[in-house]
Amino acid sequence: MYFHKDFECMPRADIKKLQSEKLIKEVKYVYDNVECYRKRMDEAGIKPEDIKGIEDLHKLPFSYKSDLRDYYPYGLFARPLSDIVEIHASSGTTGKRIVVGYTKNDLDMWADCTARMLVSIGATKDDVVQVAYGYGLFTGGFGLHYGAEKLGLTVIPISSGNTERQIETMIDFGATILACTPSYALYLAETAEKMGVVDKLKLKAGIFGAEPWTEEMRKQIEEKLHIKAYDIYGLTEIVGPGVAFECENQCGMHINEDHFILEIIDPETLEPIEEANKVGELVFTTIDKEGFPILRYRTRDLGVVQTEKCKCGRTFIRLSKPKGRSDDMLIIRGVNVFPSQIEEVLLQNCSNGITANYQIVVDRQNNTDTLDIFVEMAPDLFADDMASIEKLQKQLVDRLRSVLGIGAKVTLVNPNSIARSEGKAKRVIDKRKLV
Ligand code: DLL
Repeated sequence: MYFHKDFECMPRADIKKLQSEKLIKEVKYVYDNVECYRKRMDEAGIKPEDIKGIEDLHKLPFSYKSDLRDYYPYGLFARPLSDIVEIHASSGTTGKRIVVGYTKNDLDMWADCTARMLVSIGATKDDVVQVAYGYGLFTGGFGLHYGAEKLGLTVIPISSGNTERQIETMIDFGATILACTPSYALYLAETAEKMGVVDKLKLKAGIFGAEPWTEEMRKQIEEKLHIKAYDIYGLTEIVGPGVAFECENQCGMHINEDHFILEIIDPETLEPIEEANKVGELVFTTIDKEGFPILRYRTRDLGVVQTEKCKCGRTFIRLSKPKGRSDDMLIIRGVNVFPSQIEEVLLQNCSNGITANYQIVVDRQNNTDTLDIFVEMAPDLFADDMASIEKLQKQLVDRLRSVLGIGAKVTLVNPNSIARSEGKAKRVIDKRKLV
C-alpha cells in the first residue's frame, strides 16, 4: 500500500530529475532569503546559477548544528514569523536549543511524509494509533499526529509517560498501532506483562524511532507485544519523523527522496562515499521546505545506504539502521544530550564547592536509560555538613533538569576519587549494550 504511489514508485531517473528541479529552486530561494547561506556561498564563490542539478550539490557549503545555535532562534528562517505557524526545538551542543519553524505548506508536506510511513506499515482509517511520543517542542508527537490525522486514523494523543495508564488506555480505547521510542515500547511491553494484560491488547504494529535500536530489540518488542515493529528515522533539523521509514519488508528505511536529498560522506575527508555498504556520515538537503530550509546538513549520524530495488515496489533508496554518530551526542530516553551541556552546568557551580572532575555514566535498567553524574567535591565542601552537600546535589539536579529536559542522578563524591586519565579524560561511560 502506498500513500503517494506516483512519487514513492517513481522511476529512478525521474526522481533524479525531480530532485534537480527542486534543488535549483531551493538554492535560489535560500540564497535570496537566508543571510547565513548567502554569506557562505559568496565566500565559497558559488552563485545559485552554478547549481544546475543534483550533480552540482557537492559545490555547496555544508551546514552544521552550530549554525542553528549561532543564528538562534530565528536567524535561519527563510520566511518572516508571520508565515511561520509552528515552532519545534531540540537540544543543541550548549544550553541553547536548536529551533526550527514550519509554514502551513511545510506542515502539509510533513504530514504527507508521516502519512506515508503509516500507510507503508498497513495503517488504514480503521486503525487507532496511540501516539506515545512526546508532544510539545519535540517533533515526535505532533509529527506522527499530523500524518495519522491526514489519513483519517483515530488518534490517541496521549504523549509519553504514565506507563500503567498508557496500557489501560491502549486496552480501553482499542489501540491497534503504537508510536513511541523503541526503549519505551519495551518498557510498556514489560509493564503489560507484569500487569498480566498482554492478551487484552489489540495492537498489531508499532512505529518506533528517535533513538538507536537493534534487530534483537525489535525481536523482543515483537515477541512481547505480538506486533510487527517498524523503524523510522528523522531529525528536528530536517522535518522530525518522516525523513525515512520502513515498509512491510523491514529491510531498511526508505528516504522520502522527493523532499530530501541524502549524501553519504567520509566525515574525515568530507569526500562523497560512492561504494555500497560503506559507512559514512548522512548529509541531508531539503528541497521544498519554506520556513526552515537547510542545505547539506551534516547530521553526524553514521549510516549505510542500500540501492537495490525493494520488494515493496518503492524506488526510494533505503537507509540501514544508523550506526552511531561521529560526534559525542548521547540519546537518553529519546532526548538528545551533549556532554558539554552537563559540563557547563557543573563548571557554573565550581564556586559552590565542586571541582571540574566529573564522570557521566549512562546505563539502561529495565529498558529505561539512566543518567548518573559523579562530581568530585572540593575539600572545603567535603568537610562541610551533610545538609549542605545534599542541598548542592539537589540544586545541580534541578539545574540539569532544566537544561537537559530530563532527570539525572547527581552524586557528589570524595576529593580525588575519580580516576585521572593520562591521556584524554574519559568523561562519558556509556554502558548501554542495546540488547
Ligand atoms: O528524534 C525525530 C524523530 C521523532 C524520529 C520520532 C523518529 C521518531 P531529534 O530529537 O532531533 O529528532 O533527534 C534526531 O535521533 O540525528 C539520530 O541520531 C537519532 N535517531 C532518530 N531516529 C533514529 C532511528 C527525532 N530510527 C537524532 N535510529 C538523529 C537511530 C535515530 N537513531
